[in-house]
Amino acid sequence: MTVYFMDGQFVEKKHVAISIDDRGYYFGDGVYEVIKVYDGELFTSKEHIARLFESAAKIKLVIPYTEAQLLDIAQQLVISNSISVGHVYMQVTRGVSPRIHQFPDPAVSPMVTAYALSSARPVEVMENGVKVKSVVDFRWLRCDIKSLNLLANVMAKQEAVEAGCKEAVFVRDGFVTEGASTNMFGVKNGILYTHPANNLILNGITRQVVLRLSRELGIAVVEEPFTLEAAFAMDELFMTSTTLEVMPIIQLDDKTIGSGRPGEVTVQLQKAFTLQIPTVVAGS
Ligand code: PSZ
Repeated sequence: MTVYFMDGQFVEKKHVAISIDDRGYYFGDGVYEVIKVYDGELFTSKEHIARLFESAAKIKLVIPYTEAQLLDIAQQLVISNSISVGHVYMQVTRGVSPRIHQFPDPAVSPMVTAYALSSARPVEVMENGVKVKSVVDFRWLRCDIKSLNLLANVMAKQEAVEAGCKEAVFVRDGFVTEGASTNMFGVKNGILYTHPANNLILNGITRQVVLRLSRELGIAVVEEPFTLEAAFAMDELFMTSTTLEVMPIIQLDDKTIGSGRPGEVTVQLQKAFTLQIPTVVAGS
């Protein structure tokens, strides 16, 4: 039996029913998070839940729970669904109200839904690396908000997948911002480059873990945008996300990156990242 969380209650998946008037459905008017589960433990959950509250505040949405309560809901979902390795998805919309653009007045209570699913670590892919495709970043200017509005990301990812690629690399004004659902990193002459955490990217939790690990390992980090041309010439490229962890990139468009194999610094960071997760699942 699959247990979901919806509007204050744990319910069997088949009994979950969301109103057509949910503002998430009409406008994507809400925010969300994905938290990885390793060996039944939530990974960097405080950071993810803190970011959910930050995203909500940026769209003037007040979550009707405390951070501790949301963490507890996530933990209960992991337990009741017997998740060992997987992820928890949580979303909050502005609630249910007849379709008008402006916020409902009087306000309605936000709709909180969540579930936990089993999902394997992409171990084999992480060893070999993936191809990615550059696409124009035509998103809005608040990419720092983890909003449910993902149409541009969906279009970009589809374009990449149709080209046989794992991910789309967004390029704005000639500069690489991030992936459709990942943060992008390059390594040149031993220096790690990534876009600064501003309004043009989501400040990934995995990105932040990787930056901390880099500093601990003595790898020089430059948080500055790099161009698509510079990306082609990097010794190494990789991307990060909650589910992809540290994912090597071996080809960008029609150009091989470095040797065409996962790079040295990438592998070093992959290993350091793996040491952060419970050892029982680190090998799987
Ligand atoms: O399951 C998946 O494929 C996931 S789970 C989380 C993501 C993908 N992506 C989050 C994300 C994103 O949506 C954008 C636009 N940029 C960067 C990221 C990476 O953020 P973290 O590391 O917090 O998952």
